[in-house]
Amino acid sequence: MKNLKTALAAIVGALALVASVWAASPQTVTLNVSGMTCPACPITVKKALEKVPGVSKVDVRFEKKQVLVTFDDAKTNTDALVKATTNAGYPSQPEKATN
Ligand SMILES: [Cu+2]
Repeated sequence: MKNLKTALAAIVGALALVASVWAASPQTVTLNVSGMTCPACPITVKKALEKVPGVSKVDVRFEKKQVLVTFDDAKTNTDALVKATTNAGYPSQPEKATN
C-alpha cells in the first residue's frame, strides 16, 4: 500500500511538472517601434523589455524598426510589452495579435 501511494505521488508530481512546462509555452511577438530613429534607441528599448518578468529574448531589428520579443505567456503578455516600450519613451504596436 505504501509503495502504491509513493508511486501515485510520483506520477502526480510528474504530471504537475509537465503541466507547468506546458502552460509556460514561449511566445514571440514582433513590435513595430517607429520611434527608433538612431542607433542608440534600440539599447533603451531592449533594456525596457528585458526588465519585464517573463521576457527571455529581445532581438532588435533597428533597420526595420522592429523588435522581436520572446516571452513566457504565463508571466506576461503583448500589452505589458507595449506598455514597457511606451513607458521608456518608445510607443510600439504589435505586428500581429497573439492573444
Ligand atoms: Cu535614438
